[in-house]
Amino acid sequence: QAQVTQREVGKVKKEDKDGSSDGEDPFKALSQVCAVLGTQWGDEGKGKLVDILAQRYDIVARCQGGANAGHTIYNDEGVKFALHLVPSGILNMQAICVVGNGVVVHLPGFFKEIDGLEAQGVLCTGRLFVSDRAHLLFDLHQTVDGLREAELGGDMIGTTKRGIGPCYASKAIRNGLRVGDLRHMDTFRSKLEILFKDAANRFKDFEYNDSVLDAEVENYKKFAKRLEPYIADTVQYISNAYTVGKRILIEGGQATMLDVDFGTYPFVTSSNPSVGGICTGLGISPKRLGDIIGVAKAYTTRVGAGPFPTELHGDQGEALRVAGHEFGTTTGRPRRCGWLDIVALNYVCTINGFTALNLTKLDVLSGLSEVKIGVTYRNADGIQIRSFPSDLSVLEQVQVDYEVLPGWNKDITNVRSYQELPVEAQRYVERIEELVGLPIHYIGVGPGRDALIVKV
Ligand code: 2SA
Ligand code: GDP
Ligand code: MG
Repeated sequence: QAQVTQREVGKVKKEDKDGSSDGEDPFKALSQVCAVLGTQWGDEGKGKLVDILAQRYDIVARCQGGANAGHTIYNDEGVKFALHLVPSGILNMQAICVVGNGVVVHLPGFFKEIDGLEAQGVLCTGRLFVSDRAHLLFDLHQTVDGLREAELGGDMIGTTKRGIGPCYASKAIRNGLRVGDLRHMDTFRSKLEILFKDAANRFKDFEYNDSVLDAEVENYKKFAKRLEPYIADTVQYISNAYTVGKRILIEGGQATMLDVDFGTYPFVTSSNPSVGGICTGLGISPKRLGDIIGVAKAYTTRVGAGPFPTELHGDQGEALRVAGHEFGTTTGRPRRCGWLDIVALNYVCTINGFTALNLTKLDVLSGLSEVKIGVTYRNADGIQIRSFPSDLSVLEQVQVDYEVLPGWNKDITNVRSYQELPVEAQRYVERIEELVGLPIHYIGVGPGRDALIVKV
């Protein structure tokens, strides 16, 4: 059992990273390539773990999604950082950050984020690279996202309106523009015009004319110059780095329940936040993956529409939202809240093959007289459903059976070792481990870097 002080969890000494000291870094055993993935509907607190682990890794890479992701991180001084496109590893000055080919990149937002980070003293130039194969997300994709949602009316997905779906649609239909196209400004206008025409043909409210198109091309001429030092063949870069022994950390955006293949389709995002997205979104072979850490909130939240079997309506849901500050990092939207859902979690574990879990926000459950865990689903006829249903009409009607465990009253935000946790909290953690058949190696008890219990 590794016992670590606050400082040791938050920071790692150089010699620990090199492996040349007998320090007690509890993360030392993690593999050369390690991934951190969301296990629910996003906002589990992936950014915080990535930020902590980034101090033990040379490269931190994003493989999917775009500026729909939102990670809130507090550094050692308690300064808040909200990241969207830039990997959370950027706060560790020694780490190189990579935005992989599977990410969709909105350049105005990307530069705004870089400017904001640099204004907060976080230098990005020279340590942030974007794949030349990554697709460009234009303002027009955001407009189309809004128009599509408006058209759906009451059936809307509840997207972040960051243009994610329309950009991945351009990619799939094969008329998208990629970062590498910025090196060919002679053909840029004609390619962009096709996207404008597509949007105008599809939506009567989408209007553009030559001067709008020309203005966008001019913007992108400037962006092309500014982006040039950041552009890289990231497949080659990561592969070479791996070969010479560099350590690579992969930061997932969103989560498996929002995966376009495995999530609650169509109430999902348009990428693969599950393990396969690492291989397609970075060009890393599955043979090179080692530790795959699933991040699970001690309860469940979801932003946007779609089924949520363990959702708590009314006062209990509101109490969790307030206690957990459950509002979106990107859009500020209130998050729907409910109990932990083991049926969904087991399904997600099957897909991803996690090696361990990080249970976050356990502190938020303090003060409840009892805590519940959703353990089985029954259909409308009361018959137990063995696997996570793909059919939304079934999912929307499931009855959830709960296990009820005693709560704990003690504030655990200053607890730093597992033994110090109230026995009821330990019982909650251990029951989850039993139900999913995986060890919970890390337990979050507050938003800060230091507020982590390591249980290995
Ligand atoms: P989109 O914009 O096309 O990807 O939306 C499709 C669905 O995916 C959900 N989604 C998210 N859910 C939780 N967190 C996300 N990121 C932000 C954050 C959310 C925010 O980290 O806080 O600030 O609102 C995220 N991104 C996408 C979305 O709600 C739709 O259900
Ligand atoms: P991500 O998208 O998975 O990185 O998660 P977000 O950053 O969108 O949302 C998680 C929120 O919970 C952030 O505001 C974090 O600062 C906060 N957080 C992370 N871990 C913990 C924890 O263990 N306890 C508490 N109270 N807050 C946490
Ligand atoms: Mg988030």
